[in-house]
Amino acid sequence: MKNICELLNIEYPLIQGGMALIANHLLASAVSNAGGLGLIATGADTPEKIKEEIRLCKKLTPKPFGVNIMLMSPYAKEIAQLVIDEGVKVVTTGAGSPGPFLNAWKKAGIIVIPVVASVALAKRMERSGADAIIVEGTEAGGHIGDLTTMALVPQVVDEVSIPVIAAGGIADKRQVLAAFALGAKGVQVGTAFLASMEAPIHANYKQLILEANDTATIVTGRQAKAPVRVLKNKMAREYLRLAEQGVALEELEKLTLGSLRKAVTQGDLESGSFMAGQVAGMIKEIKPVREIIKDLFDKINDYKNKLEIL
Ligand code: TUI
Repeated sequence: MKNICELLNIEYPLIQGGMALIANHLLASAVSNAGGLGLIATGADTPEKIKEEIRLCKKLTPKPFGVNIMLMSPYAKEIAQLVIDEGVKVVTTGAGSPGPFLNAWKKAGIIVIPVVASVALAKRMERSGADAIIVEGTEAGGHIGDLTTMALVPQVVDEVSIPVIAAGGIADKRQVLAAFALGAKGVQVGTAFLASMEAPIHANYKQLILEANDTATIVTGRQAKAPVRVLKNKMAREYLRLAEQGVALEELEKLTLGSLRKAVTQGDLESGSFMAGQVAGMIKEIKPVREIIKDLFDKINDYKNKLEIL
């Protein structure tokens, strides 16, 4: 089996999370220039905007980068074609099954790495020709499945022969080691990059990550069948209170509509959706992307023999 670095032509087996409205050309190029795989996230952005992001990213890095296509986007189909036309090397997908697009991407020579939250979808993606699979646990920020990284990663590893990349709950070296112990061949990191100098988000968002503790996140959106992990704030508490009372979905959606943008661009502490993973509680300083990646992998091979178990 090809390792992830060879497959993607990168130096560290690390993919940056495809964070909607956050992972733009600035963050993606910083991660790629530092030796990981940077991603531009489509979120629900228009194809025109994504085309511009891809072109800007090409100007900022000679290294490979990818595009994360959020499949609930109304533009998913158009963007699926755009990545082919723009010669994007790697595509990851989230929040759905990329089934209908996989053949066209493979024909265009694109490396396809779907994000899954279950064994069933992982197996289906392998059968459809995926090159690798990102297995995301419920510790992750944003839209999530039910299973933890600890429980899900080894179950997928046992059922597929393509490389597995672990996501959700990975922000330091111990968690990288744990992911590899579970059989993963790479990691995807999102939340840790929110606290990077290069992350193009409002200073309030970064500050909330630094202030977060272990119990700082909760899950909204369960009633709408789109669970989303966010930092607790007025909006999130209000959402859960109304959901508990059985308020109609349309009312609940009024709270979440546009709330990620409010968090990212305005730093709106009351009404914003500050998506973040459970590892937010571990992140204590803003660092350059290059340093975050170095800290995750520096001397990691030395640790392999330091686990005194018996
Ligand atoms: O996609 C993500 N994380 C995201 S997407 C996003 S934008 C958004 N905002 C509000 C509501 C919904 C989306 C914010 N964060 N992570 C990858 C991921 N994919 N996690 C879980 C899944 C997933 C879940 C169910 C993938 C496939 C799936 O089932 C599809 C099927 O057809 O079986």
